[in-house]
Amino acid sequence: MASTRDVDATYDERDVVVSGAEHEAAGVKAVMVSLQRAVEQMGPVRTVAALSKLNQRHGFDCPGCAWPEEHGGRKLAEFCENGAKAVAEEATKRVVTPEFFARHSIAELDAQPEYWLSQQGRLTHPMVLRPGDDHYRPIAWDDAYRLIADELHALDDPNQAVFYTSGRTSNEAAFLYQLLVRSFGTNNLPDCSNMCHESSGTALIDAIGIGKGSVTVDDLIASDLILIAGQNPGTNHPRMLSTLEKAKANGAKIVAINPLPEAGLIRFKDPQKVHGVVGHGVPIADEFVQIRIGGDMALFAGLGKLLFEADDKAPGTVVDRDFVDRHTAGFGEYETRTRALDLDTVTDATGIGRDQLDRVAAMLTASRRTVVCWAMGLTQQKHAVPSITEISNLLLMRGMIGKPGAGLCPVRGHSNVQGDRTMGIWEKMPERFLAALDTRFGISSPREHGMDTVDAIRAMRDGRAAVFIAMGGNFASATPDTPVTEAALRNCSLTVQVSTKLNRSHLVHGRTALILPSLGRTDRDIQATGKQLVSVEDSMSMVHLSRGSLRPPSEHVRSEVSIVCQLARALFGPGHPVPWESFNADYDTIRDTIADVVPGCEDYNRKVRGPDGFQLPHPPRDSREFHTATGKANFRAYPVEWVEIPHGRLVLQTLRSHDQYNTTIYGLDDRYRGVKGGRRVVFVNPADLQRFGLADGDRVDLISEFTGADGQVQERRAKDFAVVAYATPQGNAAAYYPETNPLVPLDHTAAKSNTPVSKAVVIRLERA
Ligand SMILES: Nc1nc2c(c(=O)[nH]1)N[C@H]1C(S)=C(S)[C@@H](COP(=O)(O)OP(=O)(O)OC[C@H]3O[C@@H](n4cnc5c(=O)[nH]c(N)nc54)[C@H](O)[C@@H]3O)O[C@H]1N2
Ligand SMILES: Nc1nc2c(c(=O)[nH]1)N[C@H]1C(S)=C(S)[C@@H](COP(=O)(O)OP(=O)(O)OC[C@H]3O[C@@H](n4cnc5c(=O)[nH]c(N)nc54)[C@H](O)[C@@H]3O)O[C@H]1N2
Ligand SMILES: [Mo]
Repeated sequence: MASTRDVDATYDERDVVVSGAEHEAAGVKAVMVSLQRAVEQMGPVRTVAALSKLNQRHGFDCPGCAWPEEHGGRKLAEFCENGAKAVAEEATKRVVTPEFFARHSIAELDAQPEYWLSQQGRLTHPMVLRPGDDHYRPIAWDDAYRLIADELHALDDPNQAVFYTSGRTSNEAAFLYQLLVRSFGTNNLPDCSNMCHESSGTALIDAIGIGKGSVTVDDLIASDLILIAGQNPGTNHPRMLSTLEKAKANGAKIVAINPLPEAGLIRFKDPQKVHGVVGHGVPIADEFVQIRIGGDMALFAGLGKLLFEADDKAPGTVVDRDFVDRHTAGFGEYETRTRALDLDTVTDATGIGRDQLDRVAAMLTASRRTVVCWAMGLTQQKHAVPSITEISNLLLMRGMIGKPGAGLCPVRGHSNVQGDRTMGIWEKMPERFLAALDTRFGISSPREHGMDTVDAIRAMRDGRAAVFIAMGGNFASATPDTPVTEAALRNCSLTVQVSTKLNRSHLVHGRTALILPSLGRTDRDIQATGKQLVSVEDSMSMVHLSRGSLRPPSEHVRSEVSIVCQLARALFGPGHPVPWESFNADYDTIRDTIADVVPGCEDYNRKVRGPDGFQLPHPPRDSREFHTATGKANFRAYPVEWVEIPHGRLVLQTLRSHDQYNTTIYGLDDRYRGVKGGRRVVFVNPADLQRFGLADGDRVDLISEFTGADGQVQERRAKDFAVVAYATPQGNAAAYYPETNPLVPLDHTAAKSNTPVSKAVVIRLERA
């Protein structure tokens, strides 16, 4: 459906101002900006109450990102601008009440851009939209649960229901949610991870037998070389910068691999000699590898070849033969493929010169303790799984897994996305988890795999699924191919959003729709037995408690745990084998059952109350054990792939600005990239602009081109973007998500992980 949102109602995108990009992240300005936002949203008293509890031992886990705390919690002085903004957005005093919905029709709200929706505040009451209505109206909680139960019971098959999860949900709520869904009879549990680090999990399970990173913060600090590929920590994981600063102080070298000279990683002066600046002015990146979009697999394979050559010159000094012989399988095939690689292919695929390749290879050869970090620049590619496997190959050949100061570091996004998976939010949980769940509760979990995010959209589009329930998130905006997803949601008989704040998914709805307002991480949670705590897992498998302390936006808002338990009661009636009432009353009882079901969580209630919580087991990290099919860590010799740029076209990556949290837009500035007052911008190399006869500031439409399975070229259009001349490689472009999601084809997904290819969309520019 064409949308009026392209033409903006509340601010004029033509006011966008572009100045020079900033080259340093954090600093005094970050503190000023975040305090200003915090006071605007929360007022001074709540600001102090909130920020003094952020990531402290007796406070709440930051809803910003999944980067771990260093032992003992964060010092107050270590300020994270985007963590403070995430808190301000959640703890805002602004509210969206029944009167708000009475004032604004659905059509009126849907004409507003995401930024406006994001800024209206916290939802206060459960609301319903019945067939034919044009306004949401209040509904009693019990009536809402009954309505959902009736719709679910009316389905012919439990697999016609889809249960989405975003990554902020606590371990307790996630565990109960999957228990409800499996008790109901389906594994349809798509989650945001399907669009995020699924490729990392898929690659790592095959390579090392577990889909999680193998390092701790202490390993990073103790490393002597850190490669950071496809990640923008200055904006998305700001607390990682202080870890990097400590590693540097200990003598570590840092290599940034990115098409863009991101602030916080790099100071961009002379492209061959660059230094990032952080906080007090410590240069971060020793080497900035300005790679072409999609070139990482070729880069890591090429570095592998150079390491073999270095080992030939000084046998036994580069390849860790002992580790390879003892702990790995498939080395021979990897060696043969890698040695046969033509380095000219690598330079063509990456855009990186031979001298720089040699320099990075020399750094790898000299390193005794290497860590490789990565995020969305690698995972959201067609060949994401082989690219990440190539990182694992490189570290395995050097014996860099399962020893202090070295290893694999996929940097997660949402603050509890990793915990949600540990708790069973996955459409294909392994048999041993399902069996333990069944034994513990006396239920029969289905064994047939469920739908992931992309499959769920297809099923709703084609009428194979009719009820959509979301535990958080903003499915309509976060998913690819916006018009297709919107039509899919509108095709449902019921859509239910458990949410903290107003978003697009409330306005793109099924025949009947519900908004169920939930508590967030910062809110106090009081149940029948008193104040409750929840727990979360960070990017490095540390599990710890989070205690909300602020007054919730209204007395009608419920915790996610409570919503799941009450829905279960309505759905299953009395006599269900799961003790939903006692779970709702006392979250310790939930943790006691998690201890019985989830591997590594034995004695959960006691361990999680330790000063820094506890660390989940990770066999490769802990004891160089690899629970793969071969019983060893696997080298894989995939054919090397990269992204070709068709003639006259650009390859577009869709990424985050410094002023958003995924689809929640905080503001219209991207300070670090020098953009002010607008988001419909596209960053293009000046030489490409010249080639296309365009100038900085010109307005263009972006048209994506994708060849479908039938061989036909499909076109998708996003209208009216301002062109910004920017230091991206020639042939590459960048623009913000979610404005560009209409350009991402639903069927363009990563091989094996089915993750939408959000970082490599072929586009052409047309004057608007
Ligand atoms: N403030 C804030 N914090 C967040 C979020 C947020 O929106 N706002 N989102 C959270 C979530 S859910 C996630 S997953 C993380 C995301 O964290 P990031 O992965 O850092 O997020 P993106 O903005 O998608 O940035 C991807 C980076 O990859 C680079 N890149 C793109 N293509 C390639 C490529 O082919 N190769 C290489 N080497 N690099 C490439 C881009 O230039 C960019 O620097 O952040 C989390 N934290
Ligand atoms: N083109 C493109 N698309 C992408 C990406 C990209 O880089 N490019 N990135 C992908 C990635 S990495 C991710 S993780 C997904 C994100 O996808 P989602 O997780 O679905 O999206 P968010 O924008 O994080 O969800 C925001 C909404 O969550 C709700 N919320 C916030 N906190 C809570 C809470 O504590 N409880 C509940 N119940 N609700 C809460 C609020 O109502 C808010 O409006 O998007 C993906 N989509
Ligand atoms: Mo993410």
